[in-house]
Amino acid sequence: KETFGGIYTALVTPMHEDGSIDYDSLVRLTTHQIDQGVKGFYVGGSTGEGFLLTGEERQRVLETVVGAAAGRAVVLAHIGCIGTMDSIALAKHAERQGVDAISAVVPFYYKLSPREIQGHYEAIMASVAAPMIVYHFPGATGVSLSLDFYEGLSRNPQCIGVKFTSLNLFEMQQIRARCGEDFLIFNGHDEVYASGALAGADGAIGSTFNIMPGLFVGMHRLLSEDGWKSGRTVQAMQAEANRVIAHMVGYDVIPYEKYMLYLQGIVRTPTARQPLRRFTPEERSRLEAFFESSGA
Ligand code: HMN
Repeated sequence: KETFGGIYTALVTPMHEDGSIDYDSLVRLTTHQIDQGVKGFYVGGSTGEGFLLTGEERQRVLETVVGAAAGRAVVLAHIGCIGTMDSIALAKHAERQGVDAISAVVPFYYKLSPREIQGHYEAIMASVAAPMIVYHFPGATGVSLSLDFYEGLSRNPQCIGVKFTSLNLFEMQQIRARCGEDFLIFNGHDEVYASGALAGADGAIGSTFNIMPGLFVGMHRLLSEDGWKSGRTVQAMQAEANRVIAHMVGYDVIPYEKYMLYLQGIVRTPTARQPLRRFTPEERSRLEAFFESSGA
């Protein structure tokens, strides 16, 4: 828990105008986040456009982040693919980079039984020594893992936790109750970060930390330093973050965050890879106005 608790930015993958990866901006983003006090990074996940990158690009992105972090941050590598063999290849590469843990989304697309899904995770874990963090995101995958599934998987000591991207905080609390105090839970929906902490999360992995790391690092510090004595302050900080998130959900998450990072001068272009879209000139000026008025 000491090693892993905290705020992890699910890094975006900066791109040039033509959609190729801008590794210099990725280095700049990584070091900027470390300066803001984040505990570490979640690399190659949804926010990182992991499923829109080639396997080779996923590996280079990870190498770049590991290099830029230079031991100053915990690195969690998302290696999940819909196929076990591909996931294993990325897991082995990630382990060679010395990552602190690997993480894999539930295989989606094919309808699989819980036994097949369990087999997928067990095979990945058997192929490396790195700890595994299961990525639960039913809203995107359409696969809802049961509490029994988690309880079963948590018996394997290599499976150290879950990245829980769901607004169902009762379920989160039940994972805590069933899998025990040592099982790590990372809150995945930034808009309920504080509520997730109350439900038992040890930290959070989030996309909006790209654009407002300080607020979340601050909330985590307050909660770990004095328990809930700063509850009111944390509530106000969450409300401040949610003002931005509420604005963001009117657009598309990844292009929005890239646009804000562009306005902050951290990435060179706001480009996301197709089929993700570009904003129209009119949308751009609305985003700029919001940025000017709030420094988002
Ligand atoms: C990742 O895999 O990149 C993420 O950590 C995803 C993360 O859980 C985000 N989920 C989605 O983008 C769907 C959240 O940070 C989310 O963007 C935020 O809570 C706003 O809904």
